[in-house]
Amino acid sequence: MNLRQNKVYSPNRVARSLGVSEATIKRWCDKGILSFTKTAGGHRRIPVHVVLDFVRENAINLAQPEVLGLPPSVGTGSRTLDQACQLYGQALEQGDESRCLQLTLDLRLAGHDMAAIGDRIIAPAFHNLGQRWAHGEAEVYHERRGVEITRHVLARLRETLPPPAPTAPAAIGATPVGDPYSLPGKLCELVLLELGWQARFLGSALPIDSIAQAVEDLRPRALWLSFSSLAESEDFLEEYGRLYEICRKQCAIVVGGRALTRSVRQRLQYASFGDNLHHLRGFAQSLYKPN
Ligand code: B12
Repeated sequence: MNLRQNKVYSPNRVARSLGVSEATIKRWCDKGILSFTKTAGGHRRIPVHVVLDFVRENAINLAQPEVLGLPPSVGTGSRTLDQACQLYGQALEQGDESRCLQLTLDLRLAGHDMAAIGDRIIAPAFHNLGQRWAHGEAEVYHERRGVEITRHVLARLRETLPPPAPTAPAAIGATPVGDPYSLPGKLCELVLLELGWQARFLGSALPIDSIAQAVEDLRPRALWLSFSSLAESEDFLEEYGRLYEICRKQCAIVVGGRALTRSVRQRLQYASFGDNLHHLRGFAQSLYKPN
């Protein structure tokens, strides 16, 4: 599965973003301090994740983040999870996508992993939004817009992760028919990509038979299923049973999500269950550790 291309920048752009000279960047490239690729014409190109890792490891600030297409204030904001959670919720309700991106990038630069961003920022911000909607304090459009904004933010965060090695194991994920929720599944994808997996969220509301077909076609080592909304019918349990039989021979099923109550879980078979993304992270690390 060739999943994505990481954004790459010329030494000149990286130099401007860091506030140093182009010659310095070229020297850091040649000394192996910054890894890079070369164009067909022999020019150095530096992936954005390499620049961000450099900033994080050296605890420096980006002089001009906008040169790398990042919000101008990246690196100047809150780097603690609790503060950022509140601020993310506010930005979400104000429809301020750039601020949402800045807050999550700041946390990445402070060394927080994707699971922490999902569990401690995005999930609580949406729980709060859901509560406010239920009490008539937020409009439906706030919620819809919040999902759109967060989808964009997650897509941008994805660009900051190094591409998986071609030999890395594949993982696929989905939500079953009747479950239109997309953020939990996308977050699982990012958690696994960050751990070096070739992870791909197939999408929401997929028929179980089609998920089974994807397992046969794509031969993943792991399948994650996110359940936010579930009608616990005999048909579903039967189809799931068939999926489990296919997976049992070749890949581990990991399940989670707000709809996966104890009573549903007792009737499903799986390799692992997680309440949150940290649990997924732990399970994935037990299956595969990149060198
Ligand atoms: C956005 C949203 C929607 C959107 C989703 C759009 C989209 N493309 O995703 C849409 C518009 C579809 C929607 C529809 C509805 N919604 Co809604 N929705 C929400 C909202 C605000 C956010 C959901 C979300 O994405 N959260 C962010 C994720 C990241 O958090 P999370 O789900 O908790 O996931 C965490 C864990 O569960 C776990 N996890 C999740 N998946 C997995 C997988 C694995 C493998 C592992 C290990 C862990 C794991 O890790 C995550 C991070 O910590 C919630 C409020 C809330 N409390 O979350 C209401 C909420 C879930 N919805 C609610 C309702 C009532 C509805 C509707 C019935 C509204 C209506 N009248 O039409 C419909 C039902 C649709 C359906 N078929 O089920 C209620 C449910 C109440 C209940 N008792 O069940 C809530 C709680 C709002 C509320 N406070 O009342 N909704």
